[in-house]
Amino acid sequence: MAEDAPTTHQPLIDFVSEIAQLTTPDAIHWVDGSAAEYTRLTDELVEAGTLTRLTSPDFPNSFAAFSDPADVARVESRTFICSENERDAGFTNNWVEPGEMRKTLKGVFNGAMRGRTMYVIPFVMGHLEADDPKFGVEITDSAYVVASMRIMARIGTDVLRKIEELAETAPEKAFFVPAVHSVGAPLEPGQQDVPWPCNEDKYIVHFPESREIWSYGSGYGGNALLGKKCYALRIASVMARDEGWLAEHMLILKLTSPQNKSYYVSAAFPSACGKTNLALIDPTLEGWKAETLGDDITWIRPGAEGEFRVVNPEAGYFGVAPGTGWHTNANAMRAIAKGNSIFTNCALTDDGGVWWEGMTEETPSHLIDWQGNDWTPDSETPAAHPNARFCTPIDQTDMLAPEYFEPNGVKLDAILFGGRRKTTVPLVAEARDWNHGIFYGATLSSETTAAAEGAVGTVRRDPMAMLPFIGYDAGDYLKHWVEVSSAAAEDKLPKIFLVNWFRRNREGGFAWPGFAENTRVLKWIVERLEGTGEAVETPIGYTPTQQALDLSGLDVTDEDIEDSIKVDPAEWQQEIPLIEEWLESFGESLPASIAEQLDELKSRVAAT
Ligand code: GTP
Ligand code: SPV
Ligand code: MN
Repeated sequence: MAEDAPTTHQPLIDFVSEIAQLTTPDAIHWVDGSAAEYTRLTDELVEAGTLTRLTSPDFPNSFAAFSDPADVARVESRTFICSENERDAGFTNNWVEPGEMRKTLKGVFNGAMRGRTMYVIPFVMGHLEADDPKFGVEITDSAYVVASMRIMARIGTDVLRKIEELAETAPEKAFFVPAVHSVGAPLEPGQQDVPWPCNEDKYIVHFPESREIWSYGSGYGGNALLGKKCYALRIASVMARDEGWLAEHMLILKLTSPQNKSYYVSAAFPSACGKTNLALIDPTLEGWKAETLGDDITWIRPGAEGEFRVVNPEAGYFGVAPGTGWHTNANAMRAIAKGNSIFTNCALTDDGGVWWEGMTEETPSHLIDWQGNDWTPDSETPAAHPNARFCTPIDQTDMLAPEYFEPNGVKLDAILFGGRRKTTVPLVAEARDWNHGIFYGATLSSETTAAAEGAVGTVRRDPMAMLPFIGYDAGDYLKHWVEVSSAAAEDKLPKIFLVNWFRRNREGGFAWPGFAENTRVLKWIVERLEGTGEAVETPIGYTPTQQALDLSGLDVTDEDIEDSIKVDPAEWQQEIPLIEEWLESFGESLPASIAEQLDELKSRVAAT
């Protein structure tokens, strides 16, 4: 079958033959990435019942998919970093000895694609014309994955040609990450397929040294679209450590002030904590402009002039649907309204569209929920799954910054770390310096969400919002953050801030209005970059006073603002032992500078 390969690149031909021999598919299809191919695949998926074509004119050329109810989010408990030494996976990852894992994978992948077509997707994360393009080839037996990958990454023939060209001119740059995916549901002759094939048994496996990805049993999001979390974060974080850069779970936002000065800001928030919303913000303050470059993943590389440069390696959004609405995120809604989207686990409306909680202010009187049941506003379960997602091309965004297309990115001015905390963490604080900022990131905490399986709402530490995505030892990762700063000139290092949109007031409601009103926090951050914003020094960094925040036209009480911005020493007294316990879990690999930051925090809080 490999004779039909539309390439002469031997490593790729060998990879495809090896996987075909192992998984024994009925056919091999080399994905060219064309529109005609997309149409054919989505037609087939409609035929198979995996996709429902939306007939509402509000969702042109778009489809709904409904997953198996047991396959709705990333499965962190089945995600593995199989480094040669257990120590190199670190305490935040599941580790299995690579030889043993390879044996297991050989077993589960053996014949796994029987009765199905094997698709070969050449892809590049980042720009094809980047100085050092990062290639991958995903082999999958899911046409849904192919269609979604076409939205999320640059795929197909152009990528293949570039790999071949580099193989001739600069062979070290032609490397591609081999990424194998199977839903783990082989079909016997004559066996009827199900709309969403998957397997109870799941493996999301990374071999960091050989830069390989093997994913089995799930068809959902970050488990299956292997360019996203598996490559652009877990494997890329290892590449980044080895090559002197950073692969991060961050959005990229361009902000332009009324004085027409532009700044680029990246923000790391854990899954389902507001990246897509902030990336697509509509400023509420006169004269301020926001444009987006990305909503989930940022690669940060040292530039030629002592600056850090950022790019978004992705080409689409895989955004949380619930809570995305015309009144909270109109920019996302406008991008979605242009069509060409795949919605997973949203509800179907009677006029052939999709709906989810928070999309419109008015709730439709009848829906088909994500599990195929009739639904009315009286129903007890949500119509859309809390981790329902829209998958939409990023170039449909009206407010897309033209710099999104710059192969080597833009200069980074500020980094925000944020989480979902009901107490303790103030609306915004500025770090005293780079290492203090790393301490913010290292101790970042958030209440868990529906983006991963498991309980929702318990506080967990999530370093740099990367807990499920660091492809190596977490202490080494923090050390890399400390060391990478030497690649930048001191005056060009981004300033680092801590934010929390989710703090509660005395009545238990959100103290801060959030969403578009976060503009006011961004304005203060820009003023700090410009050296004009007023701040007070607190034990945890510089914070704005009420007067320093532009609250003009905002309908909030002084009490609520006070509740959101305060640094309460009593709350921090309670927080310190939790931080201490967290940092102890790093053991020997905790960088000394982080331990020093903890001591400083302790003495500053004690002195208040
Ligand atoms: P992933 O795609 O999983 O990485 O998530 P994300 O970080 O992009 O999260 P997203 O922007 O999709 O937001 C997730 C949830 O947070 C949605 O339900 C939003 O309604 C809610 N949210 C976002 N911003 C704010 C805010 O400023 N305040 C409040 N209260 N909620 C917010
Ligand atoms: C996240 O969970 O952070 C996501 C969704 O962005 S997924 O692609 O499933 O990882
Ligand atoms: Mn994410």
